Amino acid sequence: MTYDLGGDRGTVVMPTYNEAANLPRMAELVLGLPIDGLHLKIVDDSSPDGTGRIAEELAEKYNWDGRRRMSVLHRTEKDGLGRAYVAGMSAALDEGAAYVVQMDADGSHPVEAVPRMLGTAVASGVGLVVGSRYVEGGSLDEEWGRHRVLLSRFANRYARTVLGTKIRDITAGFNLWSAATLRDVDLATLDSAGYSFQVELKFKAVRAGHSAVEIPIRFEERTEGVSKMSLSTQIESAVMPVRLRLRNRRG
Ligand SMILES: Nc1nc2c(ncn2[C@@H]2O[C@H](COP(=O)(O)OP(=O)(O)OP(=O)(O)O)[C@@H](O)[C@H]2O)c(=O)[nH]1
Ligand SMILES: [Mg+2]
Repeated sequence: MTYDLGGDRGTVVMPTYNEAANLPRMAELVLGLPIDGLHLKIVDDSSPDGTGRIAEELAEKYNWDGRRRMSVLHRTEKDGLGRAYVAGMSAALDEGAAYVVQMDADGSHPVEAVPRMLGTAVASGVGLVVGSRYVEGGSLDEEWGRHRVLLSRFANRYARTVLGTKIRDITAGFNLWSAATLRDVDLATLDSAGYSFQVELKFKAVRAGHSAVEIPIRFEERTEGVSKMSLSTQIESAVMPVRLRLRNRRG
């Protein structure tokens, strides 16, 4: 069965930095989904491994009959996951997307969950569907070492406690947003450069009155390539929940 977005368009925004080994497979999986009107937008920060060029070649391949299924946003330097998302999501909204999905390029997020996320958003009317590792039925790749599992769980619990939110996977990077929710948050006002973007955007959406639904997903270890998590992004992630909380108190 093919899911038909009707006149509405859905855009998967995928930031890439040195993901040449993963991108062709990811594009095939996303554009092979049984969803009419689904678009894939790559946001590449001039990856030295040629990911941007590969993305252009893939776009040419998938846009063969005059239909624009895939596009590439090139940025001049590595500027952080959060800023890449702000650029990609803003472009998707300008192009008329009704739904925007965030997804990593490294194979960690299960592409086959996208129709389920979309169905949940359409059926429930919520503005945010979180692909969650921490609700019943969700799981983490067993290849993740104990240290990393504990760190991820701690980061989540820490951000949830500081912000007082009910979302169980507040640091999740696999989410579906309605255009209305993203417009209400006003992407241009987000402060996060890196991974804390995930927490900041969810927090601001809920604070703006939108509700979230979490659906269980299995998070896989990246297929190829290396992690881009740096010390500065980890520090930003540790500080952001406290900053958001303090600002929210004052405002
Ligand atoms: N455009 C852009 N993409 C980025 C940047 N940093 C990370 N990414 C991409 O964002 C996604 C998530 O980054 P990862 O390095 O996989 O981060 P992670 O999933 O927390 O870490 P691993 O589990 O070790 O892979 C991947 O698709 C990266 O290529 C950036 O500065 N700019
Ligand atoms: Mg990853």
